Amino acid sequence: LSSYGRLNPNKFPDDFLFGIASASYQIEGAWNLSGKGENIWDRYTHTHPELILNRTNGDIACNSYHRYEEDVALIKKLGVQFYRFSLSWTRILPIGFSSKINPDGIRYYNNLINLLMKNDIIPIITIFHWDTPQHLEELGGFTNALMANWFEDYARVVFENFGDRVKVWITFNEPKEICLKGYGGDEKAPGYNLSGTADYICAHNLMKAHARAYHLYDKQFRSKQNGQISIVMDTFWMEPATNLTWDKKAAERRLAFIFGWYAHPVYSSNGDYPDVMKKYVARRSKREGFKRSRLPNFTKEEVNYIKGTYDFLGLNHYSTVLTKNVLFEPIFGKPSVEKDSMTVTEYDPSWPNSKASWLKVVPWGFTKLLVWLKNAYGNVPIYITENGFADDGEIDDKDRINYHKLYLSALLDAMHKYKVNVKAYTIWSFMDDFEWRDGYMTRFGLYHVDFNDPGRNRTPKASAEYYRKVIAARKIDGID
Ligand code: GBH
Repeated sequence: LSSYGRLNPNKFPDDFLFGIASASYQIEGAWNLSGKGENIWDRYTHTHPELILNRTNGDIACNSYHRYEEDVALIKKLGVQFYRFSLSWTRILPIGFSSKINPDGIRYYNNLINLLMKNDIIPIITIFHWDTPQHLEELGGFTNALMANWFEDYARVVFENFGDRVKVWITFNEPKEICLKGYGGDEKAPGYNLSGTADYICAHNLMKAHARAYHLYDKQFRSKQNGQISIVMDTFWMEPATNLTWDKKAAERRLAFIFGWYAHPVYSSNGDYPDVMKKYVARRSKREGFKRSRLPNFTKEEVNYIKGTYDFLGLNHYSTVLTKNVLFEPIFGKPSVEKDSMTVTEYDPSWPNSKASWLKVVPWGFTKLLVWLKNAYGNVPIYITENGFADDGEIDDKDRINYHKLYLSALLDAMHKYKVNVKAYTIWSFMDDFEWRDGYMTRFGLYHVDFNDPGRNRTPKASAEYYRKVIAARKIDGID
């Protein structure tokens, strides 16, 4: 704390919303019960257990499918205004297509939504948080342009069934993670591991799918349902590693590659991918002998169709990296987005660590990112849809409290000193959960979950009480 100085003493405005988040595969369990179909995370964890720490999976997870009533009571105790959770596509549509709707899936989410509303907790729904139907993946998943049709059909089922009560929709959680790690790499399902091609193709189709769902809502549901719909993107803040101009440019360029890749087509006034990205991918593709750029082209119609498909900017932010310029690289091995960007990253060894190697505590990076967003995309309302800290799951989680204290202070700085239009803040996560490749070893929850207990007993951590106090006081200064 001392190196950071004083906490921002300001209050969060009266209409500012606080919440918590989760995702279906990470908490629900009941992977093959009540008519749910198989998704790519079921397949990935079952066929490649060696890829997951301790060979665990989400078969049971927190068992929220059976324990949602208790969960809502725990959420209520925090005093949050909203709960952000995701729908399991194959719980609703077992093979992904809207040809067959699973009534138990609809019933489960109806019960959850109704119970939240009864408790004055606003449901914020992520339509897709990484669990693609296995059937659709076998048809190519996000490498198949028809995914836009299938996603639109799924979105229609969801709006028709839940849109009378759900007023905030998120089409996709973190397209970058899906495409870069699931298609470019193999760190996430489906694990194509075709960097520099499949990742760009995935993003291209995914952004079209997002726009289709947005326009569907806009044209056919908005007038009677009166909700909002957008997308959630994640990024580190990219701090130049030195004061040299080329490192400063490299940091900007990396932000264009990692964040602008998705954000520019939606939020910028011209739409389309960032120019610097088009230029760099085309140039390197040519050097590699490709006939055309590995970055696909949007037609003019597509640019206009995707541009402006938002009602807010959903941001997941956890940490910061230092960015360095790469002067020249010979052509070797597989192409990749990182090679295309001609940047590399590193960490400042003085930054405090967490349990996750990628998550360092750098609150000022949060402020800088928010100010950058305001300058890049205007006064768009920003919802912080995730922010959180990883540890071993201790109940007296002082480091988590400290992280949120500092990041909330950095957020207040952005709002009060720099007038960034932030409307909501969300802690990842409601409770400890299945952390993808990290299994159950890395914990983000405000509630501890005992995964050795068949009942998956939940226990509030110190941070749950801290968050409750912050929300009640609507400030962080003087809260301990
Ligand atoms: C969130 O993504 C997810 O939405 C959520 O499901 C997940 O449980 C939560 O994080 C906690 O992990 O520098 O190459 O090591 C966070 C996105 C994940 C983006 C880690 C950066 C680091 C990649 N971040 N990633 S690397």
